This record gives sequence, C-alpha cells and structure tokens, in this order.
Amino acid sequence: MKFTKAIVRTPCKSFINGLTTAGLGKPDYGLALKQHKRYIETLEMCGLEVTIIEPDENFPDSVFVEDTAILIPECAIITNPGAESRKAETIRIKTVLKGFYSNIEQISSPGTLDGGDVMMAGAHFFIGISERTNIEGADQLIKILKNYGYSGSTVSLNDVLHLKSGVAYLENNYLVATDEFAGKEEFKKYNILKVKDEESYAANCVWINDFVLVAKGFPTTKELIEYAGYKTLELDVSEFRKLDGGLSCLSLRF
Ligand code: CIR
Repeated sequence: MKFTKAIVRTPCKSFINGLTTAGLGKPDYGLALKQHKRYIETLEMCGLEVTIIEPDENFPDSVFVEDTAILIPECAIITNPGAESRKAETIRIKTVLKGFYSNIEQISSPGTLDGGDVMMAGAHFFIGISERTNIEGADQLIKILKNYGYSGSTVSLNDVLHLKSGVAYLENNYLVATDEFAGKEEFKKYNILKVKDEESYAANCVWINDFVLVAKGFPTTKELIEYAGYKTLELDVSEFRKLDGGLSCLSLRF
C-alpha cells in the first residue's frame, strides 16, 4: 500500500492543559510547535501531501487528530471520541474530510471509539477496547468495515491509553509490540519486534511508504526496526508524550 496524503492540526495554546496521565509535567508550547513543524516536514519527506488544520483553543487535545477518524480508500469514518472534552473535535475534521471523501460514515453514541485504538493490518482492523473505545463503538466500526470488504476484531488492553500506544503494524507482516501485546494469541501470525519495557513508549511508531517514524531517544527499538529491514526516521515528540500522545496520534494518513 502507499499513502499519499496526511491531515494534521496545529497545536493550540490551550494544548498545555490537555488530558494526561503521564505525570511528566506540562508541555512547553513553543517546543511543541517546533516538534510539530518537524513532524510535518518528515511526513512530506515520506511523500505525503499534508493538509494543516488551523488550531482551535476550545480543544486542547485537538492536535491528536488520529483519534477523530478512521480512513480507508472507500470512505472516512468519523469517530465518537470517548473523552467528553474531545467529542466535538470531529466537527471540523468532518468538514475537512468532506473535501477528500464523498462517502462519510459515523460512529455514534452509545458507541465510543478513538482512532488510536484502531490498528489497520492489511484488510483486517484490530480494535482495542479501552477507556475510550467501548464494545458498541467497536461493533459499529466492524459493521461499517464489513460493508466495504474489510474485517475487524477486538483486543483487550490494560497498561496503555490506546491500542496503538503499545503496538504498531509495519506492513510485511511485522508488528512492533510491548510486552502486553507481544504474547497475545491474536498476534501470533505476525513477526513480532518486541520492545524492551524501558522503551515501551517507542512502540508507537508509524510506517509510511517504506519509512518508519520512531520516537527519538529509544535506540534499541530503532535498531530492532532497522535490523528487520526498515529505514527509520527519528523524531522528537517529547512535548506530546507529556499528554500521552505519540507519533501516530499526530496525523491521519491516507
Ligand atoms: C488524550 O488523552 O486524548 C490525549 N491527551 C492523547 C491522545 C493520544 N492519542 C492517541 O494515542 N491516538
């Protein structure tokens, strides 16, 4: 597969008050802007045409656009984010996606779903059941996916906010995974690159057109991915980590 486009959203000033469990202190807004800019340049380097949505002070977490939609070639599926403060982020995203998709689907209450819980692995989608994504949301998504010829299944999780905080699909049957996911029955058929506990944050990496974006500061994971044959690009996302976010959360790729 090949991605050609991405959507990102500039962090707003209220970003520093976003939701968090990380305990790493408040993000530095100026540094976050710099890291975000570098992130955009890197997506462009991977061949993507990037649409940048303007910031909105009403939504501190709106930089984490990945949570607001699931994109497949046939349609855009607007999510219903599990956190109350994030639900209306989808309004702006929907208007932007209408410029790219004629077919728009929607997850609705009582179903909740965050894009960070949805991992695409070829024609199959793994959906984490988390504090943000419930069974109803996952069932709605699976039903929509089925209509377009894809399949989906749920995965339980305990240690992380979102499924993709702990596992990433790198195409060619490779998964990067933390201890929590490396041993799971449903991932048995994949070649697993297991991330060391002290580098667990680096499991949130992103495959884009033969490159893998890896968080800066996790050398063993970077080497592991390179050893499996991928070209890596390191990016510092320290300020987003402070809000439980990572590389995948910062864009929608399609
Ligand atoms: C939140 O709690 O919703 C944000 N502070 C972080 C969202 C990270 N998104 C992701 O992992 N897909």
